[in-house]
Amino acid sequence: MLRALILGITGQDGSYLAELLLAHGYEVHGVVRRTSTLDRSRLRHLYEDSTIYKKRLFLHYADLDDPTTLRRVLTNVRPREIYHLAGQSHVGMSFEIPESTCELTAMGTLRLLEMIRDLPEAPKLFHASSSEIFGRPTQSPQDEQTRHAPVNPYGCAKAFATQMVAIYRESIGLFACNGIMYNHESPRRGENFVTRKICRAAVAIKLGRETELVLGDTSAQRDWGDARDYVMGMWLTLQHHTAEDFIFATGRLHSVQDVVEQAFKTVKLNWQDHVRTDERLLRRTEPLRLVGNPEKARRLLGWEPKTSFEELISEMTHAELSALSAV
Ligand code: G4F
Repeated sequence: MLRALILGITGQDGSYLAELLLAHGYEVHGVVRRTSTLDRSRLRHLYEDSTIYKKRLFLHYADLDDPTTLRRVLTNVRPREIYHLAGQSHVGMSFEIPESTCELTAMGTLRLLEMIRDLPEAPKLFHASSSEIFGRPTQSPQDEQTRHAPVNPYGCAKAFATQMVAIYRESIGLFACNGIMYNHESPRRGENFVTRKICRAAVAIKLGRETELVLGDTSAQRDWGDARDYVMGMWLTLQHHTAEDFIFATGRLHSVQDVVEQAFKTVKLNWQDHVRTDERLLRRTEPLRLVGNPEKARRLLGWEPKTSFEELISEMTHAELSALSAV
């Protein structure tokens, strides 16, 4: 039986990855944090399916900052593959809570590597790294060799974790890989990320529930892809015969303004009537020219981003329309 453990299973990527692994016949184990709000909405359809939950999908309470419990889960589950997607993932927030961001994202990854190293049969590890490790790169597009130059606490923590994964692969011999993920979105994206915030607001304004959308820097550019394509990349990374790092990106830049125009066009509204900017939402430093070259993933894994930017933002907006119209 193929058995995988997902850290961060309740998030956007974790939920899509759980679906993908279940479809490939895996027994899937997920690590969940014990919190006062039990937000597992992205997993509800799996959770409520009695043929899946506690038969092929199992959830365990543990956390990266609770090594004893996590070690116990690893020992009991004995996964063949571990997908490490956990941690505080909001870049803006990392300026407010830099210590806990580094504790979970940087030190948490190192702790996980140490635990894996001690297991009698070390599982394969996929670590979800981020384009934020490149910060303001001099090279565009970036590839797996581009120098790390983070410009925020989140990127710095990810750079540490990424380098540690490479060190444990090269010096200890673990099958440990980084997927350097550029922005990836879907209807399951958290509401505080800009694409979801924009799509949701466009729909709320269309339905007459809100009147305006307030944003930070609308000229900021990102390489935005579809989370479902990126989750496929995670799985393909661990199926490759050698442990390697890969860039997952579309290779195309769009601005926040492009997201605004596409979302408002989808609901047939004039964005100029509703969108304003507020400098309190600007970040202390913005990364620049973060656009990835996915050539290595294309060549070695046969990976392709399948969804266009326009399709993705339209789909997200239509999903909001269905969700908000129902309440
Ligand atoms: O959607 P964002 O918050 O994503 P960001 O900062 O690029 O980070 C995401 O992608 C990274 C790369 O894959 C991940 F590592 C990270 O975990 C996360 O998933 O912001 C995108 C851009 C930024 O330039 C931000 O300044 O949108 C700009 N922006 C403008 N107004 C805004 C807003 N971002 C947010 N969240 N909210 C705004 O009102």
